[in-house]
Amino acid sequence: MYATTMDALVQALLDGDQAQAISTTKHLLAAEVAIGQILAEGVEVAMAQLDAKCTIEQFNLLEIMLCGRAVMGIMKELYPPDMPVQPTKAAVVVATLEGDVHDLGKNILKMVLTASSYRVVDCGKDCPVERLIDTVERERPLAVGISGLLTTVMPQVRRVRQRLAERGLSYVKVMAGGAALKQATAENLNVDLVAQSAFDGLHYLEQIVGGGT
Ligand code: B12
Repeated sequence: MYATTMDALVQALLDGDQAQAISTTKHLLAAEVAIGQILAEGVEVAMAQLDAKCTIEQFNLLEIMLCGRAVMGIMKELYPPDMPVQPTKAAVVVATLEGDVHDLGKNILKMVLTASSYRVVDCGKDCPVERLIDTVERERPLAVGISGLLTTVMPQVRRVRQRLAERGLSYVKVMAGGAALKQATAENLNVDLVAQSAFDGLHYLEQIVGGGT
């Protein structure tokens, strides 16, 4: 039953059928399937299958946007906006860098961290490195989380740590994630962590603050 329901969620997301995706998510939650599992086996699997529709040669914008809307719909079920959480832990600044408008992964990361009591400052998508660094200087976070879906943003990611050092912000940890960045190594990107999922990022932060998960 679990596998069939997860398949149904993937299909509803691919169809861009928000109502169906939400009702399937409710079933999974009622069956006590973990949120991390719904993200990894539902959302990420559906998005990976969308790949073929998002290339330079073939690009069905409406279909992809409907799918994105369905994803954000189920995220509201997983993390209700009125959920009573206090930002009692450190700040984390998140961004998608200049030239990259993919923001579903960043938004999911933001929800996962917010639900775990981090204060998340969102620089949005298409964010120049300098604006990110200015925000870090102002907010003094524990870490920066960069989400990158286009390989073309890699050179910008590699500059972040050096720009932080130049402003005396070397203590800030740099995490990277998203389809393009998770194919690289931390060394290659000059970051502290390359995360495979939003929960990877959360576990890394929890280790630093000593909270455990
Ligand atoms: C949806 C989508 C779009 C949507 C984006 C909608 C939106 N608001 O985000 C739209 C239609 C706008 C789009 C546009 C384009 N896209 Co597109 N898109 C995708 C697609 C199908 C899914 C991406 C997605 O949302 N995944 C779901 C999320 C939840 O996954 P995720 O980002 O990996 O995030 C998870 C984890 O990685 C993690 N995470 C993410 N970030 C971070 C950061 C940190 C710090 C941590 C800890 C964790 C973390 O948390 C999430 C949950 O666990 C991918 C295919 C793919 N396999 O990714 C192509 C893809 C990314 N797109 C691609 C391309 C080429 C484009 C376009 C250039 C197409 C065009 N012809 O114009 C444009 C680029 C526009 C631009 N300038 O950015 C390519 C990129 C190729 C490359 N390597 O550079 C891909 C890989 C498709 C492909 N196979 O060619 N796209």
